[in-house]
Order: sequence, then C-alpha cells, then structure tokens
Amino acid sequence: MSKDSAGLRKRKGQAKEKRQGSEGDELPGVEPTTSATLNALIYFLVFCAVGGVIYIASPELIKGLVLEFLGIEAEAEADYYSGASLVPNWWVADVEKRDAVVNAFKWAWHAYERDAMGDDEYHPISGKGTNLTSAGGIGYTVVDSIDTMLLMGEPLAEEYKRARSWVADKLQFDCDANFNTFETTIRVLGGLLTAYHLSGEDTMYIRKAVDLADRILPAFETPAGLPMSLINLAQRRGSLDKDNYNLISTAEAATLQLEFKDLAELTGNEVYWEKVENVMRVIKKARMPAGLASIFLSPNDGQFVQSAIRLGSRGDSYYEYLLKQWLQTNQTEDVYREAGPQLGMYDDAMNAIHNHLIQKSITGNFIYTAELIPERSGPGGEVSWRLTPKQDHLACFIGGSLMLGAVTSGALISPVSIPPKMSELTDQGKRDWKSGVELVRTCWNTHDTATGLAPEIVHFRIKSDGMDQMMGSTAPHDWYIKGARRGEFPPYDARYMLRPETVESLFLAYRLTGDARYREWGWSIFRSIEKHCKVETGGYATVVNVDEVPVRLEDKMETFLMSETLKYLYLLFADEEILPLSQYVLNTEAHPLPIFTPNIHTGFS
Ligand code: DMJ
Repeated sequence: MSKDSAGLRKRKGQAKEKRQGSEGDELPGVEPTTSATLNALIYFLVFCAVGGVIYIASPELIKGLVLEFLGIEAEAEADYYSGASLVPNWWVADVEKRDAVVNAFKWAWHAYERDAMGDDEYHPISGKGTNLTSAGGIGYTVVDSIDTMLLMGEPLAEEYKRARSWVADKLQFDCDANFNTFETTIRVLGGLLTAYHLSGEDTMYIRKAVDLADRILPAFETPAGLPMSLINLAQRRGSLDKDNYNLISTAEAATLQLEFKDLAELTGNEVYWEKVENVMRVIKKARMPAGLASIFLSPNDGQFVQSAIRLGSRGDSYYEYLLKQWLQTNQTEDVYREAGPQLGMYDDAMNAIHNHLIQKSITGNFIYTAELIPERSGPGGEVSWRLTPKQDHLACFIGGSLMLGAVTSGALISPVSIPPKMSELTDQGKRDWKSGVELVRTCWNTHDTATGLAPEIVHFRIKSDGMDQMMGSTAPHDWYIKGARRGEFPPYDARYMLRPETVESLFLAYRLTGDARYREWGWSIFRSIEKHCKVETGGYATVVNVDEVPVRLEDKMETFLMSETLKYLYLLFADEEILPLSQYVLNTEAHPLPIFTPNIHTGFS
C-alpha cells in the first residue's frame, strides 16, 4: 500500500480526469497561424465543455483544482491537521513504546488468567472474577481479549493458545438468564468474528458465533422490529428494559449492524442482515426534525421518544455506525452517504451535530459537543430544548470518527494524501476534518488533571455559571468536573474507568496525519495509566478521582481495557500494516472486521 495516501478505497462514481486533444489534428486547408489560433480556441472550448461537465458532476473538485492551480490553499486550512511535526516514516512502529503496551497487556491478562480465567469480569484488587449472571459466564473477558493477542502476535502466542482452548472447550451460551443484547453482540459476537478473521479462518469461532447470533435473533421480535435490550440466551426470549420505561436505547439498537452483517456475509444467511438493516430502516423513517436523534426509541411504533440528544451514552455508537456501515460494505450503500442531492443518513447526522451540538468553549480555545435536554414549559406544556455544556468521555470517539469520515465520505479523490490536502476534500469533508481535529485536541485537553487521566464527564463553562465571581482567579478556564469538592467523596463524573475513546481518536488521527503529536499524547496517557491504574499484584483498576494523587482505586478492570484501550495504544505505535484501514473497519468494541463488497442487495435506500 502506498504510504503517502490514506489507503482508503476509491469512492464509487469518482470523476476521472481525461487528457484532451492530440498533436497534428489541425483542420486541412487552414493557414498555420490561423490554425494555431483556431486550435487554441478549440482546445479552450473543449476544456470549458469538459470542465463544465465535471463541474456539474462535482463542483468542489473543480474549485479545489482551480485553487490549487492558483496556489491559494489557505494556510490555515492546509495545515489544519495539527501543526508541523510530521513523522517521516510514520507507518513504521515505535518499537519501544509498542512493546511497553504489549507488556501492559500481559500485566492485565496474566492477572486475570491467574485469578479469574473464564469469568466475565475481573476485580484486580481482590483478585476475584465474577459473572454477569448466576447462569455462568459467556466469555466476556476472554473473547473480548483474543483479537488483541492475535494482533500482538508472537509475544502473546502462548496466551492465545490457552484462550483459544478455553473458547473451544468451555464457552457455551445455553445460559438461562438475561444478557444485554448490545453488549453481548459488540463484545462476544464481535470478538468471535474477529478471532475467526485474524486467526486464519479458524471455523471453531464461526460455529460459536452462529450459535450465539441465533440465540440473540429473537430480541428483534418487537412490533417495529427494534431489538429488545435484554435477551435470555437459553430460552431465546427477549425482554424490554423496565429500568428505562421499556424504551430502546438508540445506540444499542443501531450498533449491532457490523457484527450481524459480517456474519450474514460469512454464512450466506440473509436473516442476520435483514434484522439489523430493518432497524436502520425504522430509524430513517423516524427522522426527527434537523436530523438529530434522541437517545430512546419506542419499541411499538419505532418513533424517537422525547429524551436527551447527545454523543455520549446511549447516543454515541449510533453515529459511529452510520459511517462504519458504509465503510464496511466498501462504500456501496448510498443510503448512508448519498451521492445525489438527497442527504445520506451519515451526512444528515453530521450536519445536525455541527448545527446543534458543537459549541465553542468560553475562552474560545476549544470546541466541544453539548447535549440537548427536552423540557416542558409554558401553559400548553410546549417542549423546548435546553443546551447543556456536558461532554461524556464516551463522546471522544467523535473526533477520530469525523476525521475518518472526512477522508472517505468527504473526499473528492481516493485515496487522499496523508495528511489530506484541503483541496482533496468536499466542503463537508473540510468542515468535518477541522472539527474532528479540534475535538481530538479538546479530549486531549481533558487529560489536564492531577493524574493526566480524563474524567468520565466534563462540564464546559458558560457565561451564566457565575464561577468567576465565586472562585475568582481559581475559576477553571474552559471545563471542570461538576460536584467535585475537596475532602468529599468524588462524584461519578470524576472517575477514569480505563475507557478507550480518546486513544481511539488518537489512533485514527495518527493514521490519517502521520503527526507525531498524536503518538506523544497517546504515550502520555499510557504512562498515566501505568502510573495510576496499575495494581501491584497484577491488572489495572478504575481511578475514582482523576484530580487526586495519590489515587484511590476501585476494584474493577473493565473488559474494554484489553479489547480497546490497549489495542488502540498498540496500534498507535505498531506498524501500519498490522491493520490497514483500507481493509478493516473496527466495531465499537475495537474488533476489526474486513471490508467487503456485499452480495446481498436489499434495496434499502
Ligand atoms: C465500549 O464498550 C464500546 O466502545 C461502547 O460503544 C461504548 N463504550 C465502551 C467503552 O467505553
């Protein structure tokens, strides 16, 4: 693969340039000077005609070419990716840092294997494992970790063999209890599928994946076809989430698609595809004004229910999968990224995010994504939307996602340069690239804490918060952790639970720019994890307050440490060819699935 391009595939219907005219084709009987003038005129007319045709097909391509010809690539745009610190051989591993991440993975895995092998969850301080239900484990931690071992290769070869044996001999899904449909799909089904792809097509994984997927399918038996939040794997019966008024979370419903489509492609069983695509059909039909999506849907009529609108919990991966579905099927599904005047679902959503959620911080130094909260007011109980300056760590996936979208969905040519030139992007691509770069920088800034780790939730300052009066010169400049008070038990917002979203964006940003700063930021986060989350006896734990040292730890090592956080850090420092973005798309739990051109054509448009 060429190293100076993003390596992402050519977009369907991309305009091709054609050389015009040829030598010695003057008209007979015409004097040379007249002929030269005439030729020039003909060339000019042909040039204009061709230019006109291309302009109609792609006005931005012409604009970009003209600007480039005139050398007017605005400087601010040209280096918008970050600055000037490009790594000459960006695609080559930083071996020392990569190996430090491998050692961290071993530290986490060995402790888990010693204390809790096969259990769903791990508590490193007490050295114990627990299962999600009393009906036995479903391989949450083992399956979630396997593909990271496969990517890390030789240093994890023995660990991989043992993990594979556990899956082959012990993993079974005949568990009479309710499991979360979404979590089981992204972690266990996604993990099994990637293990199949990365292990050289070990069919044991596919047999397990088919068994699990078949047990999950009944979750889709609701009037609208949206999946119920819970699924009893033994009884094959779905149920709604009473704790959330029997509503269906938007992110949960719209983040099963990559996994079930991959399985449909592998097995030829179109039912997997139809079930998850129908969810997208329902969501498309339910479109809220302005293209926004609230975080809950009704299982009965499939309409959006009045609830918060955000890129954080219950909203996040809905947006992530709009792009990734389009990438997974080799950019062939126009419903996500419409080529014509009608907006694709991805474009629609990205416009909505820019028009309604992205805000500037009080100092103007950062942009962030706010939330919209519905409120009833007035005599008729009219609904108004209150903008809340709250950003979950979960929302930090969006920076990298926007950058990835900009160089694919928002690209005029394919592949684009690394980093992309602004003339290679559409207007939407430029907008998304810039906001992606800036949102990654914002998320990095939220690591400016006593531990160098970012809190679970930050609030950005707004003019009316009165903090200047209350706190004088100690008032935070841009953001703060709400409710955190010296001497008191820290609020939930203050914790770092080993989440991956910022390093996920750093990995993408590095791959798409080759800019050293993203590796530096990733390394700094890694060192903070080592310093503050590492448990002496093995494993890593949640920090309860990122702004307090020495830290207090909570006895929990989330499975996404090994499936996502350490994988993204490893990929940030590893050779680019370990996982080319032109060939794989990562599911929301960082399980890479291959890009394919689908044989199934459902006509969803
Ligand atoms: C992961 O389980 C997935 O990334 C999911 O989409 C939401 N976030 C957690 C990790 O933070």
